[in-house]
Amino acid sequence: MKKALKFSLKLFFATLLISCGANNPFGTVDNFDHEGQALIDNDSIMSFLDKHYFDTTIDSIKPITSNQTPLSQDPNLITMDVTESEVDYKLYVYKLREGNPNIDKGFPTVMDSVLVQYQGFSLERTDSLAEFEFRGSPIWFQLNAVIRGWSHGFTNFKGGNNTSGNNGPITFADGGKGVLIMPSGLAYRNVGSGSGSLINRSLIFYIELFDFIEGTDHDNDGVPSYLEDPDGDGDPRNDDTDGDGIPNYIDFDDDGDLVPTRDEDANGDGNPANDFSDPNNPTLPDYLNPAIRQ
Ligand SMILES: [Ca+2]
Ligand SMILES: [Ca+2]
Ligand SMILES: [Ca+2]
Ligand SMILES: [Ca+2]
Repeated sequence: MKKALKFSLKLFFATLLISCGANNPFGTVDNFDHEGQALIDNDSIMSFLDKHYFDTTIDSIKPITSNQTPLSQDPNLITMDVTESEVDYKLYVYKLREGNPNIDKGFPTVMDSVLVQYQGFSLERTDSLAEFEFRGSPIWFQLNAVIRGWSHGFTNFKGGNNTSGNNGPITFADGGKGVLIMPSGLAYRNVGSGSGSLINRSLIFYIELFDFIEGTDHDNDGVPSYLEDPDGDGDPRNDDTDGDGIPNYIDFDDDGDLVPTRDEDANGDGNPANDFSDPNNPTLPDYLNPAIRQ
């Protein structure tokens, strides 16, 4: 029974994280005051960072009781500036361990798939958070299709060393480990999770990154998803060169000239991004240029 409950919880939380993928830049506009909420959230997060510290003996955030160093002054805490739907947010990332320094892959991009373990809490209810508490088996997520605090937060960590035996469970050592502290605007916003909870809630996730897929190419056209970002704003979800409603990173024919991107590779090196055949437009790659069909 307990196992069944755990399993359903796991599915529930997985759905939570994925469901927010619908929260994309092409989504409908609402009248909610996102800027105002961002200010409210950042105030409460900063207050939280002043009143809590990271207890390294139990790898957990705890209220300050004596002279511990507050998170706000802890050098392991970094602040990321993240803009989503034209609102500026601050995402706080506590780096307990960056990851295995010998891993060649480096850091995942906001478009990669990651193998993670996590535990989520609501900032306002750190003392009685059982309802959101979950620590399950490592699970794969696509960073482009989860809450944005995850998408950006995981880019600060590296994976671990695969220590799996031949027939044993999949295990990793020394993967990235830390905490993501995010305003509601980078979590479930004013929409909430599937069950309607977590509306306007700032969230804390204890995370561990085991592995990720490097240079994820969702449409398999030879251009990694994170590079399918012609407007250069760091978000490939809002780029649709041919205006057909399908963003480039999942569009087989990005410029809509009926030649698949994969085939617009004049020099045949497998990379359509380095072919520039149009003398009138020498900086625009062929696969984004409907005037060139090759
Ligand atoms: Ca691609
Ligand atoms: Ca973009
Ligand atoms: Ca398109
Ligand atoms: Ca094309």
